[in-house]
Amino acid sequence: MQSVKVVVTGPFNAGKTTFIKSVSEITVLSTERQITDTSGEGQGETTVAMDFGRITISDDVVLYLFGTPGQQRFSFMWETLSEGMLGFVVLVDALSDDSVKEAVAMIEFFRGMSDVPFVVAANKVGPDDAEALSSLRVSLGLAEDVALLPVDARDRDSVKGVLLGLLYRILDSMS
Ligand SMILES: Nc1nc2c(ncn2[C@@H]2O[C@H](COP(=O)(O)OP(=O)(O)O)[C@@H](O)[C@H]2O)c(=O)[nH]1
Ligand SMILES: [Mg+2]
Repeated sequence: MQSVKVVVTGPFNAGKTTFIKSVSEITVLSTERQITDTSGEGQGETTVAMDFGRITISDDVVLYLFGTPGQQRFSFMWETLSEGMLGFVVLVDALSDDSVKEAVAMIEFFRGMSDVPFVVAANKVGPDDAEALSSLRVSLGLAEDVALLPVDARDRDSVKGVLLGLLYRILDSMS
């Protein structure tokens, strides 16, 4: 049995919790904590959210999904959560310019941390909207060889498709 650690990251509100809940065969362990915010933003308290889920792909492969908090100022947690990951998904809300902008920085951060395969999943975009996808690719500054996959985070099969896309890349990189 091969356990594959996959990190699901992306800006706040991109759909990470929804994504993990849609496919997880265990009750998603969502950790929402009010913590003291020392960044000077907000009211002194902020919510940090992390999610944990699991999906069995076959008799041999189980994916463990680790959702990160979205906010940049929790990047120290991104590092911890990313330890031992074999790949990652960057989820982006394709309808939000802010989400796209933040995703650019997050892709850079995660790529810098680890050289593992990754895919970018465009949430809240029609699966056949090729035009939206190609303009999103430009906005994200993604090279042609980076997978940009449309996803509906609410739909189990759609999410599973993204995870399989990542898994194939992981297996490819190992062979
Ligand atoms: N239209 C649409 N809305 C979505 C989708 N996935 C998530 N949402 C909504 O986007 C919001 C943020 O989702 P959530 O999973 O909490 O995002 P997170 O902050 O990244 O964990 C919620 O209101 C969801 O209902 C999707 O695939 N399509
Ligand atoms: Mg969440």
